[in-house]
Amino acid sequence: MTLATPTAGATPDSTDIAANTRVVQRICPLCEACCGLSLTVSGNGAQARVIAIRGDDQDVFSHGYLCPKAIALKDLEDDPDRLRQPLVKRDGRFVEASWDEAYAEIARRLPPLVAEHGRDALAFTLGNPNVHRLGLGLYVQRALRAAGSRNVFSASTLDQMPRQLASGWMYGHPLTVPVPDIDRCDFLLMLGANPMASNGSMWTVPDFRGRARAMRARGGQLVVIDPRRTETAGIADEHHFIRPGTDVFLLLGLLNVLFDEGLVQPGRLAEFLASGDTGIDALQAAVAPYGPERMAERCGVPAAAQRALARRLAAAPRAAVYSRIGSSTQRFGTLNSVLVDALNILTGHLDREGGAMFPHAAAFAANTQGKPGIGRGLATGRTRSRVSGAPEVLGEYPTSCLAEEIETEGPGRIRALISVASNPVLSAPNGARIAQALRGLDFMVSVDIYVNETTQHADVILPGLSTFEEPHYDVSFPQLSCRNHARYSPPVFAARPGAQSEWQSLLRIAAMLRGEPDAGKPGFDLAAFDERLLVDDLRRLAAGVPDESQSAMLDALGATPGPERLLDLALRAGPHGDRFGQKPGGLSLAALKAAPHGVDLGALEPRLPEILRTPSGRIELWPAPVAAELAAVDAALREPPPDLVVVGRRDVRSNNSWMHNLPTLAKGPERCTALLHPADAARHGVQAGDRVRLQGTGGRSIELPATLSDEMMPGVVSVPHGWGHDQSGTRLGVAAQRPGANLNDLLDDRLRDPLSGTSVLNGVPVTLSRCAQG
Ligand SMILES: Nc1nc2c(c(=O)[nH]1)N[C@H]1C(S)=C(S)[C@@H](COP(=O)(O)OP(=O)(O)OC[C@H]3O[C@@H](n4cnc5c(=O)[nH]c(N)nc54)[C@H](O)[C@@H]3O)O[C@H]1N2
Ligand SMILES: Nc1nc2c(c(=O)[nH]1)N[C@H]1C(S)=C(S)[C@@H](COP(=O)(O)OP(=O)(O)OC[C@H]3O[C@@H](n4cnc5c(=O)[nH]c(N)nc54)[C@H](O)[C@@H]3O)O[C@H]1N2
Ligand code: SF4
Ligand SMILES: [Mo]
Repeated sequence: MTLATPTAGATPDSTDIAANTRVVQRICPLCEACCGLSLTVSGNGAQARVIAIRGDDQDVFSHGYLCPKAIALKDLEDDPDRLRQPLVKRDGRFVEASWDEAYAEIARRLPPLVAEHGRDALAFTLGNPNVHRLGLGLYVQRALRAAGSRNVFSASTLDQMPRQLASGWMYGHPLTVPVPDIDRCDFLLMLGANPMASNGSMWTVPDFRGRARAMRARGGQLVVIDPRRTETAGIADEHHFIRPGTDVFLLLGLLNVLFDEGLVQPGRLAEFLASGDTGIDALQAAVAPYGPERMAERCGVPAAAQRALARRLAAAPRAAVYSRIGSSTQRFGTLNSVLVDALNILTGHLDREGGAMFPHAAAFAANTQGKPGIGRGLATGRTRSRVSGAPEVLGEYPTSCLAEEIETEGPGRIRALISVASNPVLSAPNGARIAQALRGLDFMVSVDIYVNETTQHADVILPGLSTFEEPHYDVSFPQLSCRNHARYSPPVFAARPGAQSEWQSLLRIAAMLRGEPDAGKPGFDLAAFDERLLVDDLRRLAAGVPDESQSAMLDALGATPGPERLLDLALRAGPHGDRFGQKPGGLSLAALKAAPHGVDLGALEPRLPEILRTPSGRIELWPAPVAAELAAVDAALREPPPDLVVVGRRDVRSNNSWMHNLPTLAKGPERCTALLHPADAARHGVQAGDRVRLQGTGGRSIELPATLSDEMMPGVVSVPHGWGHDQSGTRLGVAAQRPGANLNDLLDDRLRDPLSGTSVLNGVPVTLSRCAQG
């Protein structure tokens, strides 16, 4: 698909434009599909503007695909509410400040707080754009290391932490995540994902629709398991409703059938599997009690359908099971992720062409570093959160613990916060409580581009450059891509004079937290500090390499500070890299700059056992903490299903909480609605368009219009998250016109998957009533 955007008010004369335009390539930073775009830019210097955005037909990976959000990049560039200058709060009001003033304010207030109350008194919240911006993602790590706080919270515990934990336990690294090799697959079973709206997640698959169509044209089949007959179900061969929160029962049922009917055929995988308590026999014993007939009653997928699915999965030459956020943000999220992989393993589809395969990224992938085939594995719970005792997972505590850690007095209480591209007031359960907690902080900094529901509580807001002013390379998504590739985008425009990148702000904060002399003052030598940290990185990466060679490598990386140098290092030292000249023709930043449409690194290839980093050097099919979950599964089986539960929903023209201020996307039908089955509506006396009140078990409620469709499973209401832009104190002019309601005000912050700390965002009981009219 190729969409062109008409020029917004800037087409005085087409010949003028033609004479003065150029086309540049750019990877879209908005979602995990990472589409290659072609931008038409007119004018030069400060007058330069993007006048058209299309898919880049020559992109080696996305081949011209793009979605409507890409067009809104222009709106984002022009959005008058997007911050260009730091804000500092004076007497309760934000005033524009110079960068020097903003840094001075942080230097004045933050280090003394940490000195007095300890490192854990400073917390971080990290949001989704950290994985979409090169400088943010790399340099936030520098700030975190400098801070040394245990109180790190991120969107991961509202999202994919269960998947990462499962991977860490099974394969040894949390980013060793198998993805469907859709281009060669014949049978794809999908749970809790709607890539037609989301464009894919933990699976970088631009043009999912085109690839799914091609699969079906080859005779392949797509089966979707979802409590809503989604857009993805709409293009599938088969869809089954599932009662929200019960994927665990279905997955246990499917595994049970595999053993029961003698369908277990791991093939070559058998030699890589651990034995004993974490092996196949242990799994077989574990799933024996969960026959599909018994599971059907609770999950809603008939036993015959379960048996048929298991048989098709086993019989398909090339097949994959894939699950995403619907199955992740549940009480048994981690267990679900393990069971999904177990299905792929027992049917021999893991690490095999057309199955669930491991990408081989050119840079930053831990599973391409260190000794192949064996490693330290993943430990959790090295520390516990102060109030609830939640275990640390990947160096984080559950985001649903943030408020209590601010509210609860005592040593180690959070008194200061740095929010980096995160909006937990809308993204996390019980957002109102988080907002209240933020008001109680002594000091808060936001590295963010809007004054929104969260950042309005900050004392200082540091905005970054616009996305077009920065280089781009996806650190994470080539590690999750359906085909191997490496693509880099240079800045489209030069940065405005005096503006600071996010990497500069984060590095400045890191310097302050490390007590670097004069780190808060105008003359601070940030470049020298950057260089020192780079040298440390290089020493770690090139341990054992002689000093002269390390110096030569450093010289080769050049003297320009910032993320591009780190990228160059990662590419050159990576598995496809030029090894600083040892592998001529290998990748480097220069090589990527010479390939504006990207470098194709081929179809996914089998990576076992080289990819493993578990202490045993084997796949831990049935990790002990997961096996221990079955007692809780049995208890859940005995509980009666709730009358009505809420699930989430994504729309292709929206993105979490932060793209509602862009006019191109904001127009059209109201998106924040409660989508109900007509029978549920009738039961509650609700008609289409009525305003309804949804109330959570905590007593909090939201009001929003109802839309009715039999695409919903009866007993389930679907509400998108990220809305509720009616709070005073924000600067989101467009979003405020149609604010919607905050689903997360309803949800219960005490509900989570105890293994990963991930919030339960789906299948939460609610009551429905019709609001009084008028
Ligand atoms: N009920 C429910 N809740 C959910 C979900 C759900 O499905 N249901 N989904 C969850 C998921 S998957 C996620 S990932 C989280 C997301 O949670 P968050 O990451 O907290 O939410 P976002 O809306 O992505 O907010 C991004 C923030 O980054 C800022 N921002 C945008 N671009 C930039 C930039 O270039 N630089 C900087 N510095 N800041 C920028 C925005 O202004 C905003 O403050 O929400 C979760 N919450
Ligand atoms: N347009 C758009 N794209 C996005 C985003 C966005 O907000 N808008 N957000 C981005 C982010 S941060 C992420 S993490 C990804 C998420 O990408 P996806 O995981 O594809 O997310 P959703 O589109 O929310 O699809 C989740 C599906 O799970 C279903 N579901 C709910 N509960 C259950 C359940 O208990 N069991 C099962 N089997 N299904 C259930 C829901 O009905 C929904 O259809 O999308 C990314 N892309
Ligand atoms: S699918 Fe995602 S990456 Fe592709 S154009 Fe749309 S928002 Fe950008
Ligand atoms: Mo997410």
